[in-house]
Amino acid sequence: MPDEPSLRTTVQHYPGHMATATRKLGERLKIVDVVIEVLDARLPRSSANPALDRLAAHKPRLIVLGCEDLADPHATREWVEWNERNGRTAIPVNGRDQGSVKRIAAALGVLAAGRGATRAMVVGIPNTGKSSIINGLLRRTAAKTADKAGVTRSLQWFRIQPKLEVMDTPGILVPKIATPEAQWQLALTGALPRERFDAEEVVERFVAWAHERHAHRNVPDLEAFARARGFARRGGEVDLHNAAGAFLKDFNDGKFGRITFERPEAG
Ligand SMILES: Nc1nc2c(ncn2[C@@H]2O[C@H](COP(=O)(O)OP(=O)(O)OP(=O)(O)O)[C@@H](O)[C@H]2O)c(=O)[nH]1
Ligand SMILES: [Mg+2]
Repeated sequence: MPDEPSLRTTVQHYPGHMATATRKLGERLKIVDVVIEVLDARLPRSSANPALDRLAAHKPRLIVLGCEDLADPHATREWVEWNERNGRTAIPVNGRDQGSVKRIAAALGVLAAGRGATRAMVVGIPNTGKSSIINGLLRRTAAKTADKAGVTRSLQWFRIQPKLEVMDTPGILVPKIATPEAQWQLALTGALPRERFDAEEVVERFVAWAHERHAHRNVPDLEAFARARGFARRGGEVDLHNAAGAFLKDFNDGKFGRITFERPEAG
């Protein structure tokens, strides 16, 4: 199969402030004991920031597979086992569910054991549920959350337990997204701000992906979705632009099932 082309709309040239943010990450990491990296369980590879491996090489790191409720449970299990084989603890979490978030507190307790006061920093790409997880740990709504990328704008400390403080940080995307697949998948899953991509194009890529796979052939194409959802205009034409927005929302509400785009490599 030929390589998939980049999106026609350029999401890969991400604003310079994201590059600056990655540089600043190194500075911030110096003042914390533990790093909590929140990945998207649907994209555990492309939602990771490779710079962390260099910048936080010597810090204890907890991997959170956020949005696990939207990911394929079988794939999530594979990612947990893969991390384990590579010496890391990965915890699947639904950031909207306090019972689920509690498992992070338990794992943090293990990482922080014997340290006394511990400072942890929550990092990850935009919109993966970092602030939701902090609220879950606090058992109240303290950090602002919303269903769009770029909600948290500044650093903020929260005291979770007498000896545990956690810092919420704005989502950081790598300055250049590695592959065309990762471009549309990060757009679809909500890591990219809506003005950075063409929703119709992203939906088309996803539908083509789904239709190539037996398990996901039930995903409607955009035109069928638009007609079924009443996006027909007078004269029979359909409003694909607004339909694509509704499609993205349905995808992230899990209406097309639990889908994971990436599997760990064997070994
Ligand atoms: N289905 C589902 N939705 C989630 C989960 N975690 C968070 N959300 C929702 O995803 C949206 C983004 O959550 P936030 O907590 O604001 O994400 P964030 O990582 O802090 O985002 P930025 O601050 O923009 O980087 C919100 O609408 C949350 O309710 C999850 O595990 N599953
Ligand atoms: Mg946030």
